[in-house]
Amino acid sequence: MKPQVDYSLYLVTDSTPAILGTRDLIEVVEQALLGGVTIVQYRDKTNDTGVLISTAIQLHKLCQQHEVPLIINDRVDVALAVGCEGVHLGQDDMSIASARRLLGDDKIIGATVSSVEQAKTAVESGADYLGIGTLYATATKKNTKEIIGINGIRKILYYLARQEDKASRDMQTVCIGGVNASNLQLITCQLYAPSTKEAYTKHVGGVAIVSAIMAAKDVQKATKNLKMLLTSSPPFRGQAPEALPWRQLELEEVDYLKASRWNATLTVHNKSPLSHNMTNLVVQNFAASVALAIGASPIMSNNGDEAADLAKIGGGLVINMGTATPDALANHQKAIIAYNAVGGPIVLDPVGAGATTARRDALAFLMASGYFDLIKGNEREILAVARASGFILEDSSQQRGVDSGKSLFTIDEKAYLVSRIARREQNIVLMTGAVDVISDGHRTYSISNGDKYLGMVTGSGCTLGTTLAAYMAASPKDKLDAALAGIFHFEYAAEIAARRQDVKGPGTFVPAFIDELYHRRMDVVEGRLDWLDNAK
Ligand code: 3NM
Ligand code: MG
Repeated sequence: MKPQVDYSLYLVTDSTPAILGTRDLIEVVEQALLGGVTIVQYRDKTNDTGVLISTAIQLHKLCQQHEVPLIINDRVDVALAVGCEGVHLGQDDMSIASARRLLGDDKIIGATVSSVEQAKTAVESGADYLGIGTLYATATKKNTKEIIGINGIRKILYYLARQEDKASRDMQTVCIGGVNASNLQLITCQLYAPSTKEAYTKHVGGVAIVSAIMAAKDVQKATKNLKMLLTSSPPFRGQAPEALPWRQLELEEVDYLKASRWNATLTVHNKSPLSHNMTNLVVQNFAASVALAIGASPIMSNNGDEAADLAKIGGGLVINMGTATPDALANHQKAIIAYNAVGGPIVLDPVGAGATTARRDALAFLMASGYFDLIKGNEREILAVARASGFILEDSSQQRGVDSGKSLFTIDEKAYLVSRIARREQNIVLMTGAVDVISDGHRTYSISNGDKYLGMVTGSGCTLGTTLAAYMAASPKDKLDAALAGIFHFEYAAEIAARRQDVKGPGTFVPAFIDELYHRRMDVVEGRLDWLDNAK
């Protein structure tokens, strides 16, 4: 009988001086076992067969004491000699079929794969698990064939999740390459392949690690820390609904008259959360005024080095990609990491994403840097987000032209796109336009409020981001609900401002809009809610 294997924290050993140093391999592996690794692969590319076998015998004894399987890299002969639980085969090693013939059905055979094709072949050949990589470039293995990143691994998970055969859908997976304590939680959150059939939804099954364990000063402590990170919910996920059942997409038009929505407005007023904006010069003043008008505390700081201190205050962050210079991106990355570490909400405003190669790269860089609670953009920007997310557009919308101004999508297509990205990123995605569509992947809403003047003034989109960050920071329990309330406050104020006698155009609209943001808030604070009944 093949043993039931827990692949979640998969140790791959390394005997080279660069990683093992002068320490004893057996002792290091023992510390890792005490720390909680769930499976061990003995990987040794240099020693002679005799040494391999004697080391493997000792490792096997140790692993057995901890009831953890021992896998041998590449060397089927060594696995046979030792009688351990299995082998791990790279693309250039013995074929899975040959190894199976030699080892029999009870042994575990793992395969390294970097593409859907290789995954398909490995599944068909009867592999028990797939080591998918290389995720990130790593000093541990320089001759890796291909860095496939999060999206490369997602593609393989998607492929497996969508197959009809049980072998593919149930295939065990681990990712490998550059996994460490600082990126582990983001990686496991990102390596998620939702499916329309709930049962087929696939998460990566584990992380395979060399240096973050083997090269650690205190191996047991480092392993325990990795284990803790694996088994605890990352701060940035907050209390987000983890595994709501898949629902057929239902686009719901939301009723902004619901008085309960305005509770969130009161909460912003009472808590006065920080709205930390990393944005460009053009919109800083406007964004700060909007933040003050809704009752938040604005700070316009583009300095990544102070983000850690600001994040601790408990507010929200807006990353505006308006100036996607390398310098700005480095600061953004620091801030993203700081807010993710404490679970403070982050809004990404991918300004102009997709317009240039530099911006496409910037978006990919930011999305790999951390978790965004909400990504907002117009159609084109959200389309770029879809691509950066590795989303494969299966319908004709992909081929549509880019005649500016015209809507690329029907409302149902918008809802589909937004909800699928949100589900994939496990966050909230908002596509703005005459009709806004927002989704957390489970609930999808359309909102038809606002006014055309919003589209005629610089930075109104950015100030919506400012608003959303403050609303989500103030009401973090249900961020989609908080975001909806923020959108209503913002767009309803715009409607009222646009209708005012003294507003003659976009110029006079701006001060009136700031006024009305403030008045709507004070109406709620002072209990003057009768206008709710009179609203259109
Ligand atoms: N295999 P670290 S990457 C052994 O891509 C190995 O197949 C890889 O080391 C692959 O955890 C790798 O130190 C090394 O980054 C991973
Ligand atoms: Mg190999």
